[in-house]
Amino acid sequence: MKLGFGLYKHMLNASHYNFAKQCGATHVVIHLVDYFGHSRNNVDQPIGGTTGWGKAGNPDEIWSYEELLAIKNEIDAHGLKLEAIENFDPAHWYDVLLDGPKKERQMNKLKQLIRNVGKAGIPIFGYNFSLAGVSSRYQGPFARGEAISVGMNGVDDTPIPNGMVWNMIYDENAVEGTPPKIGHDELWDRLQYFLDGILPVAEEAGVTMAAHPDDPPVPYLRNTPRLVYQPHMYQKLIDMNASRANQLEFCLGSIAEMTEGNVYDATETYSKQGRIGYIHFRNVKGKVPNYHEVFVDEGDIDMFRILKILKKNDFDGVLIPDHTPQMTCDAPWYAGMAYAMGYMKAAITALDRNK
Ligand SMILES: [Mn+2]
Repeated sequence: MKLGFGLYKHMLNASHYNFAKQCGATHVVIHLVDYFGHSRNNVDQPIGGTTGWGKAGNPDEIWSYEELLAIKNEIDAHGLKLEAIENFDPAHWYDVLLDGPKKERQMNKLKQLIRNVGKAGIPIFGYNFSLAGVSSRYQGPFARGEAISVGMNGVDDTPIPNGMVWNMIYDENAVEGTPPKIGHDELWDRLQYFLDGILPVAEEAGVTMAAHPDDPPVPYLRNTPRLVYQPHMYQKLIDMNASRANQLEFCLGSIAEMTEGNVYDATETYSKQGRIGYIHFRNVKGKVPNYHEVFVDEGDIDMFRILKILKKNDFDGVLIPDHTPQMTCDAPWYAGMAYAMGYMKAAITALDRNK
């Protein structure tokens, strides 16, 4: 197992690569979507209120081979490996998510993007097939020592407005109103179209597509159906397309928040099938619709038990902290991350020595 670190777009620079390395990371997972355009001072994870995070990117410009290679080379130069890119820009696939008129054109661009990712030598692309994205979450002193973290307290039913998907505005001039309410079968049909289009291309390009579950995992939210909100729904996603490129961005926190099954069985089931692309290694207390994100060592999940299952099933991929509570100091996000990284590094080392 390898220790990785997640970096947001505004952190793709030398000092953050050094920080990741100082935390013991050998690999990084990067975000290329700027979720923080209107709140740059807050470097915590994007929360997901009703107003969204700002404007999506340029629909006509996908990330080019040249820019992806330049980022990869810079990360290489710092002695780290670029394991994955996390998330599409909503501007690049809003009509794939919404089954809109530009769906086919956007699908072709996504295919080109995945070819670029493969050509640049980046092994994994993480995505979250979701209309509302993260939502219904709020911040408070929920973790040990009143550390600020994220929680959920009930479901937000405010419909997403036209022109917004996945918390970002793709069309500022959209007519007022909301997209029509659809059922779960319709959402799965849209996923089938996406998987059947992207997976053959990904396979040929040497890229693994890794699906994040719903955060938070509830059946409906903001008038939109959710896709993977119980552990067994991951199996449905895998069974939709047998390609080996069809894998999971396995988020322990989101899975533990689900009301059915349990996170240990899910880890066993999907690591045994060799379907885990990489792991979001974080802890929570509670389940939807009432839970809190907490420090890695204080939540409901026995993280050592998870690591033992992963090791037994020969999982050899990357783990990143995903989110952590912020610690009370001059650098709350960084301290929280460094704490999680130290814990993870020690846990993996202890497991490897205990053969
Ligand atoms: Mn996650």
